[in-house]
Amino acid sequence: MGAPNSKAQYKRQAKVVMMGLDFAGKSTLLYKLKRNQTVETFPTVGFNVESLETDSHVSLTIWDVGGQDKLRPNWKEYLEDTDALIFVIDSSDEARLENATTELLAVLNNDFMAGVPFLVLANKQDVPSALTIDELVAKLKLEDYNDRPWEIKGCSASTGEGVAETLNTVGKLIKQRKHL
Ligand code: G3D
Repeated sequence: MGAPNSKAQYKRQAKVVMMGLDFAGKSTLLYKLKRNQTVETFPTVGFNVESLETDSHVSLTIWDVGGQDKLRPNWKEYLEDTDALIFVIDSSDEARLENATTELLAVLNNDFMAGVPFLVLANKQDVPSALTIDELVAKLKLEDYNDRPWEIKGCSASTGEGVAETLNTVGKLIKQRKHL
């Protein structure tokens, strides 16, 4: 009873949505984030809700909504109250990058996503043919998104490189938005 302590007051649950084309590595990332170890993956059906903690007083709930072709018809309703989007890219899949670019634009143009910051996770950077971050910035037309904070980070869900930093980057993006 009594007044909540200040730490508890500041602690709020941020809603983060993780999206990306099939095979981008979302399930692997999610498990890596949660357990810091690689586990066998399985096709995502619908979505999972996972809660993860960051060290910046932001709790992140990750909604792995899988490939959009597999989603329920009303998936857009789940975007309401989103604080940040993590968009996962298979950096080695140049053939589907245009498709990914279109999907990213469609998600960010949703009314619920106005001004919502996003992090592009350029996954599979361990693959020798992976596109570089600079190439991905150009192909995904990220410079066009000047209406919200955004970041792009390379990572490998397989080796774990760059994965641990992900949640803090998202936490920083959410804070940047508040100061706009
Ligand atoms: P999804 O949940 O986005 O559909 P998954 O994607 O997590 O199921 O991953 C799709 C495939 O890519 C899996 O291969 C997975 O092991 C692999 N993968 C995920 N991340 C990386 C990465 O960083 N580097 C490499 N080289 N492969 C990755 P399998 O063969 O297990 O289906």
